[in-house]
Amino acid sequence: MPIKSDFPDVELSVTDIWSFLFNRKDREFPDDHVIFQSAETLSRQYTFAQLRQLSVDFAKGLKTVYEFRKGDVLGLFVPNDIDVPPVVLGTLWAGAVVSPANPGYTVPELVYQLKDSGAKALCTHVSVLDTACKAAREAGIPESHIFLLGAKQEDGTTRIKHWTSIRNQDGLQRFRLPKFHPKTDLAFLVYSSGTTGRPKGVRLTHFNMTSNIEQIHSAEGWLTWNGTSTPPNSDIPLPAHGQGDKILACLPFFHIYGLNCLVLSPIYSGVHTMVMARFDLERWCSIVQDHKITFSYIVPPIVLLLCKHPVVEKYDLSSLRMTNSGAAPLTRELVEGLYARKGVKVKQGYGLSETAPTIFMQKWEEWRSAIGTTGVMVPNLEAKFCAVPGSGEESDGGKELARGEIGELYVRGPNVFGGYHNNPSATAECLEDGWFRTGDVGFLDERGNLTITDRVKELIKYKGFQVPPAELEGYLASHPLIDDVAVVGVESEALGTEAPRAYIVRKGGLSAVKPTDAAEIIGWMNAKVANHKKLRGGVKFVDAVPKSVSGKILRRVLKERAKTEFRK
Ligand code: 4UU
Repeated sequence: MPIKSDFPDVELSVTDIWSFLFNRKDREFPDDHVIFQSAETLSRQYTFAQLRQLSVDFAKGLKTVYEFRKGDVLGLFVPNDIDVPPVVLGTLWAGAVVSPANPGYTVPELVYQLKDSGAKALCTHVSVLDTACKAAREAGIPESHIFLLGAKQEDGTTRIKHWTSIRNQDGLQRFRLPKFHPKTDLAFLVYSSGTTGRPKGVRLTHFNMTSNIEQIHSAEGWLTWNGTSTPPNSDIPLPAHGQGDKILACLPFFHIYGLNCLVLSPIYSGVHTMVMARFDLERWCSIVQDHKITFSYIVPPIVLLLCKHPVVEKYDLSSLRMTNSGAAPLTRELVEGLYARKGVKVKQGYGLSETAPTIFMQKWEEWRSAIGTTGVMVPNLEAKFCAVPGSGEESDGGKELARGEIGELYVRGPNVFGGYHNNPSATAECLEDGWFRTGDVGFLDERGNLTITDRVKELIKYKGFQVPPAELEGYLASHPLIDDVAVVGVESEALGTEAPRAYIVRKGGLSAVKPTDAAEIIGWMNAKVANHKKLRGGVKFVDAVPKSVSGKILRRVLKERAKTEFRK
């Protein structure tokens, strides 16, 4: 029997994201309330009314200048910036789809996403303009269809347009918000490798995203724009009356965690959000202290730094009411360690790109009593746990288990994506009758809190970023010294994260391995990929890659082997 969330079902809105955020009848905060502020240049900020106006003007520009039609795709290749929300919301107003990419991508990585998503135009930033232009050219996007966001360059060194000039065109009045079918119209194409293979476009509809915002907010109801909400019965105080919460946004907006929690949700809740271009530990601490930040979404390696790094000692972090960690496993030792050192509380959230994203979250008041778990199911969600194929009797694979038993988690609900873009076979592998196979293994305790014990999919997570092994294997297989290769994630305690390691069969066999080979291969590989995909787990030479009779790499065997090897 599928397990239902303990929260009562929420009545979900069926509307497009723009209307959901900007035409809300029950909105409490005023038009002139500041939502986004740059943590670098404090004078750069947007109120709710500015966001609404800028997004509509930009949408009309997209339609006139680039002839954007319903379903067209805009590639977004930028570091975090307060201009991201109006550009994203404007694209949605135009009926178009946003496909955000990691600004650390190399040219081939970006080309792949631009081509696969079918992006018609590319929004980028001066700091990554060179990569953006090269990739756009290869993907067939003309230079006229590249534009910039971010603080304007006064020296005019680039001939590429700024997004604000796109909204200032003539003849922009004749457009209206298109008619949406929220359950089928796409809003985002984010890239995820899913359970196997290379990154794929995750088709997220308007309804997927608005549902997840409502699922989270109805269950959580804790962040407040002005300090007046009623708190649940607990020891976590509200901010002072009249002073709302302040979020420090340090996670990337291109990833589903940031996209939902830091770009869309603040517009929904009205919570003042300070935006960092990228995470930097000391800057993060000083901004928390100086601006009395009350909440931040973080990832386990940040918790590790906050626990261990000497620089943290210098700062007062006591304004933080709570933090939320997700995207990778977090140990209870780190949660206790951070509380003991700085009095900072951490709760967990758990989700996936394919679920828009949050499916489990720890209740604020249970940050300690449910420590080490990822919390309870969000409303309107069903879950089931199934036997992991190969873990017991062969025939047991996929069999539904009793509540409390350890198995692979499947979920069904309004936030579950519609499938991978142009990839029906990958979709069929993980979606059936609305049930989505997460590739994560765990169990529920009596209170409904989920403990994740393992990951059965290929995916490696370096500091919460996805590293698809198949992509690295694809490159490595083309190296002249390599006959066969498998890449798996190995735990690095020092880094507080998994990192990719390659097991390599060298041409000529083990006896042909030269002392310089490993460094040669690592250097060659690392030059081709974004920073988070580098072979930080090192390489090992083997006489054969373990494979099943059907030729599938036995990653389990290599992961077990890695545990006994020297840790890098
Ligand atoms: C153990 O990482 C994400 C989404 C993260 C997120 C974090 C906090 C969402 C809501 C929130 O509140 O998405 P992807 O697609 O990049 O990666 C998904 C995978 C999962 O399948 C799981 O293996 O990332 C891993 N993961 C976690 N693992 C995500 N959150 C957790 C977690 N503990 N808390």
